[in-house]
Amino acid sequence: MKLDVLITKARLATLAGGRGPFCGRAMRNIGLIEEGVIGFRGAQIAFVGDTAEAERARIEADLILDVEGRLVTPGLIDAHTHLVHAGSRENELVLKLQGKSYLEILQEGGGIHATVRATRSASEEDLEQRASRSLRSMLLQGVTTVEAKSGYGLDRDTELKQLNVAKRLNQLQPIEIVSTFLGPHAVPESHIGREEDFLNEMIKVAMEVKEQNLAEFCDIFCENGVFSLAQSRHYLSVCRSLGFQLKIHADELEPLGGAGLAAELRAVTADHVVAAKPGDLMACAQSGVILVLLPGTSWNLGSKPANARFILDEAQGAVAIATDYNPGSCPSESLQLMMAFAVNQYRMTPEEVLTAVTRNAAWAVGRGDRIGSLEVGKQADVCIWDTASLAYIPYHFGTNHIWAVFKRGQRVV
Ligand code: IZC
Ligand code: ZN
Repeated sequence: MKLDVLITKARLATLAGGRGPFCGRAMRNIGLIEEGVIGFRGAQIAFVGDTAEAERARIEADLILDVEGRLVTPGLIDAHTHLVHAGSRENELVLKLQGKSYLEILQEGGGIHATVRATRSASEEDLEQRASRSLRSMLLQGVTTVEAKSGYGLDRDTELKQLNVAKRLNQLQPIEIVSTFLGPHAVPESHIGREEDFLNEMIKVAMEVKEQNLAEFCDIFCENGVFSLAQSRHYLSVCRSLGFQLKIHADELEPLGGAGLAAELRAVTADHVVAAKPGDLMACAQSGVILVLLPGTSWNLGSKPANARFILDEAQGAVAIATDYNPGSCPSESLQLMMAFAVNQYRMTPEEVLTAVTRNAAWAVGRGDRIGSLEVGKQADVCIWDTASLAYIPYHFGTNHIWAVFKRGQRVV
C-alpha cells in the first residue's frame, strides 16, 4: 500500500464505531489502539491499525513520522462560537464586580448591543483580520473545525457581512468553518416592543442567507428579556421549513423551556442548558438532540455549571463541549481550557471530554459522517499531543499541549 503520510508508534484514540454521536456511558469508549499506526492518502485517512497490522499491509509512505508513543486524536472541533465580531467588553468585568448581571448590562444597552455597534461600524477587512487572529490561536491549540455564528448585526447588511467574512476565512486558512445565522441574538434598540416585526425581518434575511448558501444552521437566543419560547418556536419552525438545520441558545440563565423546544423541533443541538428542566434534558436525549455545554461561560459569569452528570448518567444523552468564544460571556478561544473546566466543574472523565470535543462535536456541526473520528475514508484531521496521557491534558490546564496538527492530510502546525 502506497500512502502520503504514515504516523507510527502512536497511542491512537480513534473514537471509531458506528454512526452518530456517543451517548451516556458510551462516551467513555475512545477506541484506543496502543502501538497505533495511521496513514493518509491525500486528504483522507487510508489506514488505521496497530504496528503488526501495518507490517502485514506492507505500507510505503513519502513521509513517515515516528511519534514515540504520543497520544494521537481526531482534530478538535469547536461547535459553538461567535467568531466574527469587533470590539471588546472588558468594561463589563468591572460592572460585574459591582454586582450587575449579564441581563442587566444587556438591558442597559451594553452587552450584545455594544458588540453590535462595534460590528456594524467595522469594515469587512477589520472583521476578517480579527477573526483570523482568533482562528490562528485555535489552530495552534488543535482546533481543525469551528462553528461560527452571526448575530452582531441585528440588521440585514451586517448579518450578511459577518457571514461573508466567515465564508472568505473558510477559504483563506486551514480551519473549516461551519456557519450559523443567529439574526435573533437580541432585540435591537430600534425594535423594542416590536419583537414580532424584528423576527419577520430576520426571517427575510434567513431567506437571503439560504439563497446565497451562507449558513447551514439557524439559531436564536431564547431567554427572558430576549426572545420568548413562543417567538423561538415560530422563528425556528420557519427556518426549518426553509431547509436550515437548527440550533438554539436554550435555558442559559432561566428555565424557559428552550431545551424542550429543541426536542420538539428535532434541533441538532440545544446549547448552554444550564437552567434546563430535567424533563427537557431527558426529552433532548430521547430525540437525539446533542447538548452543547459551554463551561467557560458559566465559569466566567460565576453561574452554576450545567448538570452534565445528569445528562450522561440519568438521561443517557450526548454531550459536546465548546468555547462559546465571544467578547462578552466567554472571551477565550481555548478549547483545551474548556476541557479542563469540564473535568473540574462537570466531573466528566477525560475520555468523556475527548468524545465531547471530537466525535460528538462533529455531529453537533452536521459533519459527523466526515470528521470527528479516525477511520478509513474519513478526513485526515488529526492532533498529535506532546504527552502519551489523555488525562494529562485537562490536568495540566492553561497550557497548550499540541505537538502537531494535520488538516486534510497536510501538516499545518
Ligand atoms: O455577546 O454576550 N450569551 N450570547 C448569548 C452571548 C452570550 C454572546 C454575547
Ligand atoms: Zn452563544
